[in-house]
Amino acid sequence: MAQLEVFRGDITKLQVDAIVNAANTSLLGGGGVDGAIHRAAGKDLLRACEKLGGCPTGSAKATPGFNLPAKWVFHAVGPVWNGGSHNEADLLAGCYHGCMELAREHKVKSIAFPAISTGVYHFPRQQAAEIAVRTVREQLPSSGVERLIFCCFDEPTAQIYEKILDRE
Ligand code: AR6
Repeated sequence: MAQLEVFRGDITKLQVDAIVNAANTSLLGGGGVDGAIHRAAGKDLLRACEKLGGCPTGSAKATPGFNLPAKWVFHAVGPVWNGGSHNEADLLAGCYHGCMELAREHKVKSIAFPAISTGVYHFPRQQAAEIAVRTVREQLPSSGVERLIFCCFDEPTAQIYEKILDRE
């Protein structure tokens, strides 16, 4: 069975096959984890993203990692939280689902996810973590992934994930 881990820190430093970006529909960069990934990967990442022609909310597209330690970046577009009755949960699950499909396609054995949508997009952290864990667990057996890291930038988010993983 694949290992699910919680790591607290900067996703751009992780030596894994793929890191996931919390992007926007343009895929042309932004703040938060998106800004950090673009800075660390270098200008070639923006050039690669420009060729993708954007990405719909609730799905993900892949580029190389360029100067990152990770070989791949999976750019996932999470929903903006708008009260919860605008399909936010399904769209967020779609991000994790799409990244697990990309993992299978690119034969990724290790992957790290940030807490998609829980920053400037304001998705409630607890609910987002429950969706993340549930969705990746469903996809793990068919994905080929052996090591999956929930990379949390702050301690409260890390504690939420640790509690969920301890519980199950
Ligand atoms: N490593 C890991 N996690 C990080 C890092 C990092 N270096 N930096 C921030 N986080 P956010 P969103 C955490 O706002 O809510 C961008 O402008 C952060 O603490 O980056 O999906 C995009 O271009 C939070 O827990 O993403 C979009 O326009 C989590 O990453 C928009 O923000 C997500 O926060 C996407 O918003």
